Amino acid sequence: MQKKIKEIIKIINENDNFLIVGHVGADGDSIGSVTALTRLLQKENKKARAYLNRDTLAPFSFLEVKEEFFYTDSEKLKNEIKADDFILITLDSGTLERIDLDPGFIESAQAIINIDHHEDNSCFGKVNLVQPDRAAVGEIIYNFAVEFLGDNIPLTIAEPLATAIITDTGALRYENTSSRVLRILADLMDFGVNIYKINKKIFGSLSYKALVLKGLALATLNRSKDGKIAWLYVSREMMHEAETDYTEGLVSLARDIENVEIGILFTEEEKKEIKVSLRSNFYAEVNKLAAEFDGGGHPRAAGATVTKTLAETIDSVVEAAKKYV
Ligand SMILES: [Mn+2]
Repeated sequence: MQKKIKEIIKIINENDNFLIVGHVGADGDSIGSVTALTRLLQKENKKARAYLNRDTLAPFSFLEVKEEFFYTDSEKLKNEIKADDFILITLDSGTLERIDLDPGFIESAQAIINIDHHEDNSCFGKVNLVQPDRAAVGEIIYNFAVEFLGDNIPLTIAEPLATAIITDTGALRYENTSSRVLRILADLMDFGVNIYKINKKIFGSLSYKALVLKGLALATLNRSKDGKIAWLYVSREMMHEAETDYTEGLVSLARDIENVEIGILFTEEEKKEIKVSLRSNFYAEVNKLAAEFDGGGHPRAAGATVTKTLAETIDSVVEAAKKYV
């Protein structure tokens, strides 16, 4: 693995133009690691651009991603990058389809460097640094920051890295919280990161509308006969009523019920396009369950998109989930 890190550092040193992107429906790990790596490459005097989707950026506004080369308009990005040969660095995306750019544009890249921590990553890059034992991609990018900057990591890079790690460890509550993660966070705090502030922003505040939607979703809570699978859903209608589509954290409500092993959230993105979010507690490998529906992820957190109605999707996913508990 060390060899691949060296290979990537060599590519970074020998090239000038980079585009860094995360996955669709970006979370704190995606946004945090994209932000940190882009700023790191710029600090190394590279022309590094990032694409961040406006739709998912709002909760992370404290990272103050307002610099010139952070694009939220993909058309503008395409127009400005067209003439250049650029290397695409994808972060936290298990497959080509998960990358938050359109396929034609992805293909126009000179090469793809794929940095990820999903066990089922399809290794679509020219170089693939896939480390499933890392809690977050932010943890992997931290190593690059140390390689380039030693113990001189500025807060503008340290804070998004901490955001990535805190997001993907559920504020240090998930099974992936290793001693290494705690050491990295301790180092990041020494670089000036305020962990309390990040926790509060990500997990400790909710908009009024999001809380209304949470109430509507909770009213749909259901569970299997043996009590090991619990699920809830959010329909289009509920999103209209609450005036928000913010569903972050809802799936944990199902997973955190006593004796539940698998928690599921069904989100009706379109009439026949249901996003299925899967979480487990101790043993159920929900990435395998997700794979049955052409999805993927981690053993304790995975997802898929099913092109059936909400009711049909609930029936088939819950039925399939029974094999895993
Ligand atoms: Mn991640």
